[in-house]
Parts: sequence; C-alpha cells; structure tokens
Amino acid sequence: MATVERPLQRPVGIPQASAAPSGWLSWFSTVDHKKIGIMYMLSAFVFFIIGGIEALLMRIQLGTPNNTFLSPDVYNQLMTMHGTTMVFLAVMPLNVGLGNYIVPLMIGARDMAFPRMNALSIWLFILGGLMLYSSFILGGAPNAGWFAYAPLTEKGPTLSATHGMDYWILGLTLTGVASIAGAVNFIVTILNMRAPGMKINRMPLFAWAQLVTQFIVIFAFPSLTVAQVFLLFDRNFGTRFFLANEGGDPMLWLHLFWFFGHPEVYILILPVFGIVSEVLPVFSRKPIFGYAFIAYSTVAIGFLGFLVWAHHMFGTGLGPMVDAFFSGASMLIAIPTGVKIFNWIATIYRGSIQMKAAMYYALGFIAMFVIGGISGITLASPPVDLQQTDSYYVVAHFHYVLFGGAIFGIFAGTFYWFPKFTGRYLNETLGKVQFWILLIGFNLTFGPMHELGTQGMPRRIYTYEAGMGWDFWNMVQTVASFGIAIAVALFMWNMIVSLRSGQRATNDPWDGATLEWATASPPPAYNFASTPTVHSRRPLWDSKYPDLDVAHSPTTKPVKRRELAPLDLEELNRPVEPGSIHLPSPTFAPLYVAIALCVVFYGILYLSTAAIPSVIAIVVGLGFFAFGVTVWLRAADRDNASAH
Ligand code: HEM
Ligand SMILES: [Cu+2]
Repeated sequence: MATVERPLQRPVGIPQASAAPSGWLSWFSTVDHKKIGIMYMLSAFVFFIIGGIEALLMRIQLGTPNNTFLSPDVYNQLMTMHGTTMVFLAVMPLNVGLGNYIVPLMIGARDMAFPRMNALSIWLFILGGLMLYSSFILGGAPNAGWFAYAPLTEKGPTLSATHGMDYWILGLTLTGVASIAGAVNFIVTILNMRAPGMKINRMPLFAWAQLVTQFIVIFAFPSLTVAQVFLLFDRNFGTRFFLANEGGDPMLWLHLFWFFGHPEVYILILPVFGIVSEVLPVFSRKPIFGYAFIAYSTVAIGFLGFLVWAHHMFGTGLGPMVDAFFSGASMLIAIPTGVKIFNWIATIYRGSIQMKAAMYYALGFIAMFVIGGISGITLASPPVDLQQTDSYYVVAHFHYVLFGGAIFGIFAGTFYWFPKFTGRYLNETLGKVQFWILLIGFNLTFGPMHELGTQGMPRRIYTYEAGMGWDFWNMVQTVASFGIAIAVALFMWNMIVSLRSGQRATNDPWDGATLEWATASPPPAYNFASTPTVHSRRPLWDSKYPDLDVAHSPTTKPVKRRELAPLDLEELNRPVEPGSIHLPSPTFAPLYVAIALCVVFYGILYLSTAAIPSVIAIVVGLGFFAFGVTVWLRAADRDNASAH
C-alpha cells in the first residue's frame, strides 16, 4: 500500500545523486510530483492568459455593430483557439496541476505511482499546446470551432483548406495522450498509495473528485481520439468517414465528439467541486456536511455524464423518443448536483465563518455555478434548446459553468494552497479586491448574454447589423470584459509580490484538517519524513483538537470523542538524513520521448503535402523515440536496483 520507511539502501552521496541536474535544468529532468504540479499550473496559466487575450480581441470586435476590427477568418481562428485553449490548455491542466501537487500529499504518499510517466504527461501537454499554437505562424490556425463539426472541417476549397485543422487534431492528440497517461497515474496512485488507515471512505473529497474525474478521462478521451483519427484520415489519406455525399456520415462526428464532449465538462468541473469541498469546511470551522453524499454524488455525476451526450444534438432531429431520453437523463444530473449544493450550504450553516479570500471564491463559485446550472436545466428541454442552442444564451450558460464555476473554484484552491506551494501567503486584501472586480466584470460580461440570446443574437458570428437591439448590451459586455482582465492582472501582481516578499506562512496556515497541512510549507522532496497513519477523515484536525467531536464551531457543543491516535507531527517533520529516503532520480528521458513524439506528429501532419521531408521527420522522430525509451529503461533499472 503506502510507501514505507526503508533503511539506508546505499551510501549517501553516490555519484548518481551528484550528477542530478541542478538549477533551471532540474525542471527539465524532474520527476517530483510537486515540481510537475507547479509546471502544469504555470503553463496552464500562461495559456489562460493567451486564451483571455483572444477573448478580449473577440469582444472588441463584437463591441459595436458592423465592426471591421477583425476579418471573419481571423475571428474564426480566434474563436476556435479561444475555446480550445480554455478547455484543453487552461482549465483542464490547472485542475491536473493542483491535483498533481496536492493529492499525493493529501493521501500521505511520497509521489505519484509512476513519476517518470508523470513527467512524460507534462511534456506532452506543453509540447502539444505549443504545436497547436505553432499553426498561427505555419499557415493558419484552426478555424472551425472547438467542436470541429464535420464536414466543415473536411479539407476542401470551401471547407477547411489550410493545415489548421490538422494542427487541431494532432496537437490535441498529444495533449490527449498526456491526459490518459495522467489519468492512469492518478487512479493507481489514489487506489494504491494511500497512507495506512486512510480507507477509501476516509479519503479527502478533493482526492475523491480527482479519482472520479480521471475515470471519466479514461472513458471519454478515446472517443475523441477515434474521431480525430478518422478526421485526419478523411483530410489527408482519402477516407470518407464524415462526407455524406460520398457515403460517410456527419452524425458520426457529432456522436463521437459529444460522447467525449459532454463528459469533458465534468472533467473540467468535478475537481473544482473537490476544491470547494475542502475549502468550505476549513473556513467554516466545521466538518463537511454529508461526506458520503458528496462522494457518491460525484460518482453518480461521473456515471450519468456518459448518458447525456445527445443533448448537444437536439437540433439535428434525432426524433422524439431519443430526444425525450436524453432530455430526461440530462435533467437527472441536477439531482446529484443539487445534493452537493445543499451539502455545501449545510456545511456553512451555523459555522464560524472566516471570510478569507479563498472563502470568497468558494462562495462566489456556488452562486455563479447555480446560475449556470439552472440555465443548463432549461437547455435540457428540447424545445427550449431548439430555440436557444445557436444563440448567446448557450454562450452565457457555459461561461457561467466554466468561468463562474471552474475558474472561481480554481481561484479558491489557489488562494487556499498557495502558502503550501511557496511558504508564503497571497495578499488577502488584494485577493478580495480582485474577487469583487472579477465578480462584477464577469456578471456584466456574461449575464447580458442570456438576454441577447433570447433576443435572437446568434452565436459564432463575427459581426451583426446595427439596430437589432443588440448594440447596448454588446458594448456593456465588451467594457466589462476588461474588468475581468484587470482582475486577472491583479492576481498576477499578487503572485509576483507574494513570491518576492509575501508574508511567511506556517506549515498549517488555515488550521487545516487534511494531511497536506501536516508537512512543511513548501514540503520537502520526500513529503513526509515518515509515513503518517490515519485514523479519521480529518487526521490533522482530530490530532489538534482531540477533545472536540464533529464540530469546531463555537456554536456547537463540544463532545468528548472516543480515543483517536493523533498524528505525530514532530515525527512527520523530523530532520531527515540526506539519502536515507529513496526517491526516483531525475531523468531527461520523458522529455526526450515527448519531443520525439512531437517530431513524428509534425511528420504525419505534412505527409500529404510534403511527403519526403515528412517521412524523414517521422524516421528521425522514431529513432529519437527509441533513444528516449532506452534512456528511460536504464533510469528505471537504476532506480529499481537501488530502491526496493
Ligand atoms: C475559463 C474561461 C473560459 C472558458 C472555459 C471559455 C470557453 C469558451 C468556449 C468553449 C467557447 C466556444 C464558443 C462556442 O461554442 O460557441 C467560447 C467562446 C467565446 N468566449 Fe469564452 N471561455 C472562457 C473565458 C472567456 C472570457 C473571459 C471571455 C470574455 C472576455 C470569453 C468570451 C468568449 C466569446 C466572445 C466567445 C465567442 C462566442 C460565440 O461567438 O459563439 N470567454 N468560450
Ligand atoms: Cu452536455
């Protein structure tokens, strides 16, 4: 099960340790889940900024009628890249980064189950994102929407003529491989590496949420990959999967894409449910209300998420029976979701609430997510959906869920865990100012879209005529979108100031309940000096307050609890002799393998237009791949010989 303390296996200072790359190079060879988590979060944040700039450009274009700031084609590229970026390169990896850093600490493990594979995931993610963006300089970005509807995305003079869609297919396939490898890693880690005593029903809810999310990744992503491979072949190698007049079926694209696409929104939001389930109890000084309900409703949502994909296809005329089934199944999801919301509210109820910045964002999350959820229920009704699906009402809906939900929740997690990552607090006042600017900017940007949608403003348009009654709100939205930008800039400023001179944080700055607060801030490479033994769902709280049962709130009567063996905090943090804890050694192998795959993918991309250089690239890439795998296996052998 857990990583057990091992006696000295080899002399301290063996050459391998001194040969480890240091300084900035160490980031390229690291296999430490914490460093990889930071790399995920930082690179995803950069993509979030880029996606945000794309959004601002679109908003400028839409601010006034008949605007010519952007050409239709550039608008389409920006819209496609914005959606693709926010979904695949920002929100998803922000969640992965938080999980990568926090989950092993939370469950009392030394690292992820497969540290080298973890490094491969981060490199595939970064290189896949860069490959996607290289399309801007290499002949045109993808321009057919993040949903890539075939046959629009087929190659053809009136369809998608540039290599843009090929970049979309292959860049996202690289990040998809990263996601699947990461999912396997999370699942094995969470199932196998929990500290002694941490039964699955004692596991923190953030770990539960990550576990369910990663199962969704494993079942959803293959569907996208299959769709992408079909499309790649249609575009480059003469197949006809999606071309109706040549025997293909565009509905096949819709089914394959949305069988992935709907679960994808749970991949984006479930980890955030987990974050909020950690933040609310700590700042309400109460245990989470209905732990089991929250855990099981997460599983239920994960399951139901796979039964509802065709609610994205009501407009295609599936027929009344099919529509009715998918409508009903979609509405069912409101039940487990509602269960969670009531549990969160019951957690706050009568708590002694500490209004820290993290708490602001967690409460903001609940409010915004409820709005997004309600418009989601209206859309699950086929007649409403037929009216609204191609209007700004839908744009409002999914931004309330993905921004008001996911991004607010991720900010909650960032303010909460930042002291653990860095040993320093983010500035609370700046955080709260940022919150209010973001809340107002966000609601004025996306709130009026409900109205515009019901007034008939279509989605995916690059401009509109004056005098349709849409001018005023579009202007308001564009101005407000700069409020969002200011809020994000404030957050960057806060991070920079904090890293330089922020107030020092203790190991346990919020009086936390879970294991990650039992080790140093930031944690040492090995996480805990010895493996903690867990006796309850809140190992740290219960150790700190052995005489309080259930609630830590002054409004609840303290009750004497049965005897619990507390965590030995001193032992968990005792000074460790260097070399006495074996950790996997750094290696460049995952980076080599990722670069090799990227070269191969560029080769595949140009195979149909520049055959000879492409074949050379593929051969060179495969050679380098073999080299990378060799280095990898040797690194693995070395580690295994010295460790277990
Ligand atoms: C986490 C944050 C965000 C996510 C996940 C996200 C996601 C998306 C997605 C998936 C689309 C595709 C549109 C479609 O299917 O019609 C889209 C479109 C769009 N987004 Fe965002 N977005 C985010 C933030 C923003 C921000 C901050 C703004 C504004 C400042 C914005 C403005 C827009 C606009 C104007 C469109 C085009 C809508 C259309 O013409 O249909 N988004 N977004
Ligand atoms: Cu859906």
